[in-house]
Amino acid sequence: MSPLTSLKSCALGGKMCKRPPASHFRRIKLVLLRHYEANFLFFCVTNQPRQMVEIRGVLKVRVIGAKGLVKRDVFSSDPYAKLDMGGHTVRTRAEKRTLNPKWDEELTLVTSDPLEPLKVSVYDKDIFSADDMMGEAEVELDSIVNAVKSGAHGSFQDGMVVLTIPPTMENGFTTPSTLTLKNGHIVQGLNLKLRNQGEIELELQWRPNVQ
Ligand SMILES: [Ca+2]
Repeated sequence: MSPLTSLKSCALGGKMCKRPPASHFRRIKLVLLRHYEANFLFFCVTNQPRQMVEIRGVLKVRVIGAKGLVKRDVFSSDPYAKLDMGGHTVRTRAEKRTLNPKWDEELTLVTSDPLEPLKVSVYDKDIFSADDMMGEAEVELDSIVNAVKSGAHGSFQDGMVVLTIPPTMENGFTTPSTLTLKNGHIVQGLNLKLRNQGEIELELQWRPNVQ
């Protein structure tokens, strides 16, 4: 039985249901992304194979860089950024010996309903010991999801700012966050303060699942 078939059977409570091997869960993420691109509604089975969760969209995160990070090695750090949402984790490469890394990597996460905050963390890569935490933060996705859902940007021209969100203690932004129309899509730029020390710059794009 293919990984996809066994997970479908499990998610639907079939008699053949038993916990599939871990390799099936890695495979299912790739299958889900391919199906999303084909506008195909499917089920997201993550850490709980009996639970069925409907995919609501795909979040693309461009991890631009960070600055003012904490030193975790003797002279510097080897930082990488990790994104986590609903048990799905992706990460950038590690930049060697810098406290102001420039990653400029685009990472993709599947979003489900209810929408969970995006967890952002930065770690120092180590070879002979466990990686050290350098800072972390959370981003609520309500602003960009609601802006896309409203469809109000349909009347805007490319490059125009749809919304500006001022920094507050709650959202943790270090500068105003802007939602801008780029190539027909809303892009939210933000600089986020990391707990411990430093800040990280991200660009978010959310694409709803088209049914
Ligand atoms: Ca290190």
